[in-house]
Amino acid sequence: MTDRLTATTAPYSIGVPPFRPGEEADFGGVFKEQPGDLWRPDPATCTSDDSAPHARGLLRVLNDAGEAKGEWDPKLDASELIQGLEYMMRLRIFDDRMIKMQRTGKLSFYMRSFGEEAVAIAQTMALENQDWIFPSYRQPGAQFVRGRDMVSMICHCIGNTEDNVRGRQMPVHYTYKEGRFISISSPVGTQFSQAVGVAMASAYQKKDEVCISWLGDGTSAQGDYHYALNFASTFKPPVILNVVNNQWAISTHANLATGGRTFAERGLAYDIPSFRVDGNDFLALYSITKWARDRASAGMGPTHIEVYTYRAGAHSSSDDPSAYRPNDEAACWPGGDPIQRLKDHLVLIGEWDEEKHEALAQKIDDEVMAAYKEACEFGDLASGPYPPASTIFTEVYETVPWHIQEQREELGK
Ligand SMILES: Cc1ncc(C[n+]2csc(CCOP(=O)(O)OP(=O)(O)O)c2C)c(N)n1
Ligand SMILES: [Mg+2]
Repeated sequence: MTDRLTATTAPYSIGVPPFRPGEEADFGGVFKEQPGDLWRPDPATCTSDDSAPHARGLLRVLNDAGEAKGEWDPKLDASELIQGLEYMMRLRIFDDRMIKMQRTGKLSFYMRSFGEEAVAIAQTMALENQDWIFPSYRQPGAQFVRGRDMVSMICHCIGNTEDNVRGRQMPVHYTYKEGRFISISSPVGTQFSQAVGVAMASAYQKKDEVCISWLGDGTSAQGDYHYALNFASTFKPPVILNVVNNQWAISTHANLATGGRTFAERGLAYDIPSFRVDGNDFLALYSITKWARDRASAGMGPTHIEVYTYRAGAHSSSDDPSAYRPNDEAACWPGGDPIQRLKDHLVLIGEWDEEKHEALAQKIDDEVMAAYKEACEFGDLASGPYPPASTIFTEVYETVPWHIQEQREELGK
């Protein structure tokens, strides 16, 4: 147990969690880094060396008082900020409803984005509609930005007759072709190389289509992450590669996935401009993603981003974090809550108030409830109906291979 002593003084130096159940979670108060500490390089000329301070620091726009400060302020108008707030509230309320469904046997499994709502929502809002999204299971919010209907999302989670993947995927492993939202894979990390490959194809075809992908701190310890960065470094395609460091990979702390430096700094070794950004700061996330998109669009290639955040909920409906971390650890996170921070900012600039907030929350709650009821009309987990068994054999191969055909005939489907 001696290594625990080192862990509390040097959170990045050895592979153990800083706090365990029963201990006081103390991250040292608010972040030291302030908006304005890091300059905004020209996206068309920035080198990886220029970004070294950004990879070691923390890019923020919203300060602790809720003000937007510094040259990274994306200067969004109030309607865009309110839209962002609405998407994040919708995701949180949707997640809560789905967890209730799982707890009452209506869904087999679920994963929330609790505490990380800003990540996919702010970043997708900063993109263009022709851009391709290669998510992990923690970025379903991108679908709201791309206009996916909640009924369709719930039908997928149930695996009923209207599930667009016909029950072939686990719940939350969405696919949304119309929104250029690529199917989520259960083996974590495969999306990074795919994003780089599609970005290479876009570059060859001279299309202004940027790819964005996310994977977690734990997943970044896999080879897939490094293969993607190596190809991105070599071919310089228009891709935005995010490592979402939410401190945990199920019960394994992020300290076990790095050798000591920040996750962002790894990109510098691949000569890719790299940034570490406050992942609960909607404006900072929007701004760095817009910057990276401008850079990609200008033919300058990839950007690597560490999104520094905290997984406020359990890993999934199968996990109980009280077994491995203090119960109040999320409340102690210096980055606060992404919804609360954007709300505070909107109130501060006179564009929002408690009454509007409550009315919006109620409206969303009603929409989610109505969507849930509508989705159940197409079948629920307990009693079906489900997609027919014959769909095991369809919609995967353009030309069905002989061995699949043989199995199909054997089953008489
Ligand atoms: C290749 C592979 N290994 C292991 C798993 C099991 N698994 C699913 S999620 C997960 C943790 C991933 O943690 P992280 O990358 O930090 O992402 P987070 O869940 O925190 O968003 C693991 C080990 C898997 N799905 N695929
Ligand atoms: Mg993680």
